[in-house]
Amino acid sequence: MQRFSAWTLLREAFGGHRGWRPQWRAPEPKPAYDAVIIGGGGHGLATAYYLASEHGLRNIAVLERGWLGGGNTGRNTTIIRSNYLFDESAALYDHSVKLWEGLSQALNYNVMFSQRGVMLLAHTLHDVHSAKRHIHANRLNGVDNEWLTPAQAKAFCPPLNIAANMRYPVLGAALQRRGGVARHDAVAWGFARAADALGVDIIQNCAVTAIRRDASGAVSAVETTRGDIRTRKIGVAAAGHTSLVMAMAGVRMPLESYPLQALVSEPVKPVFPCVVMSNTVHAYISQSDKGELVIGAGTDAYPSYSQRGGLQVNMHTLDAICELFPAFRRLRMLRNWGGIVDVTPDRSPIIARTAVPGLYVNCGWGTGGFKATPGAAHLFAWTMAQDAPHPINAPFTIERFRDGRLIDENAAAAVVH
Ligand code: FAD
Ligand code: PYC
Repeated sequence: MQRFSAWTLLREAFGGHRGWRPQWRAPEPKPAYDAVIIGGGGHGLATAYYLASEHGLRNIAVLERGWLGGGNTGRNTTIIRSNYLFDESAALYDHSVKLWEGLSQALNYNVMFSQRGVMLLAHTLHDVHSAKRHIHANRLNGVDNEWLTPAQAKAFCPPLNIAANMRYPVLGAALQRRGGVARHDAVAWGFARAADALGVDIIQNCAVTAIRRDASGAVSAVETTRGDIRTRKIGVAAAGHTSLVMAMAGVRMPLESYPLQALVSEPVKPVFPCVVMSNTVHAYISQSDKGELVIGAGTDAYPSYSQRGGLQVNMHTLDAICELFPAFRRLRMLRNWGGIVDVTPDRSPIIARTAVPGLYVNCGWGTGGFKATPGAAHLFAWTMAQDAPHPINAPFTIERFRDGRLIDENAAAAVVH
């Protein structure tokens, strides 16, 4: 048996037998985690789940500065659809819808995905042309979408006002029957529970305050309000705050942050069978399983990190809702809130590696990233695990803003921003 005297141990620690001056040899620290995800919303939790379930990475931490799903995941109006214009987007969002279709079974947790149909109203000739163009493009990509006359739209959604004397009369609608809604916090909890079962550490009340890089420039650790954590892979999924987090690693993002608001009415019996959206009058509406009418607005007109938003935006939206659905005029508002969304110049997301080795980012979903939760996370996990994009997210780089390869989905975003 080898025996160590106190002197031997001391000598080893200070660099061996090299004279009298102690030389501390710091051992190379091992990463505490193989991957760290910043942001415990749906995207961050789902990314951890797919890293663990599909790529065999189990030593993962999700760091959330507040509580799980307390960001946009728990604040959104839960509309899910894939009727985007360009081939790249149709592939991305339909990948997600397909995952939604089997998600409750995959997670063994009911995310209450309900494919009740999403109807996008047209109020002007320009809207009609744009909607029909989207329908044709979608069908060429194998994404369901169909044109409805005003009478057909009313048959699909009986509370809809199709009177010709409205300020913005309904001239028709594009209907995606596979679109619908899900229960937002069930999505966060479902992914969290499944990731936890695979060994992922989920740490709440843990804000990342700095990202450390080593001499080669690669990421080496995060500093947090609960201590430092070493890692060689960081995935950022911090919607609304992406620019701030990426700046910690010295990366400047093509993003602006805006408040986006929503509200619910008092609960009523089932009266609203589908989802209706109107880009022109800035409103969207559905009914939750609790009975509340869930109503959302466009973004505020100026960038801000306020999670409340301006009153006039809601007033404008409620005017529009009351004209489209006169039966709801006497309903009272139960509560309203806001979230902060980060918006790219072409209204399409970024799911990509960055120029910093070991740093990956999933952001820029603007007003529309809830629908993408499983799909985006699935592709983001792939990108982090393989250190290369999946073919579906390959076009959604940061560099497209430098190279001019934009994927302009402003019209399909269907929410003013
Ligand atoms: P989040 O759920 O916001 O998660 C990001 C997390 O990062 C947050 O929990 C935050 O606390 C955390 N974080 C930030 N900084 C740090 C840090 N430094 N350290 C640690 N953690 C940090 N999309 C649709 O598809 N359909 C809709 O109907 C829809 N409606 C919307 C309505 C409203 C009012 C809003 C606000 C958004 C809506 N969206 C909709 C957009 C959608 O909610 C978001 O795109 C999506 O939820 C983003 O998910 P996420 O997990 O990336 O973000
Ligand atoms: O992207 O479908 C959407 C959406 C609806 C409301 C907010 N975003």
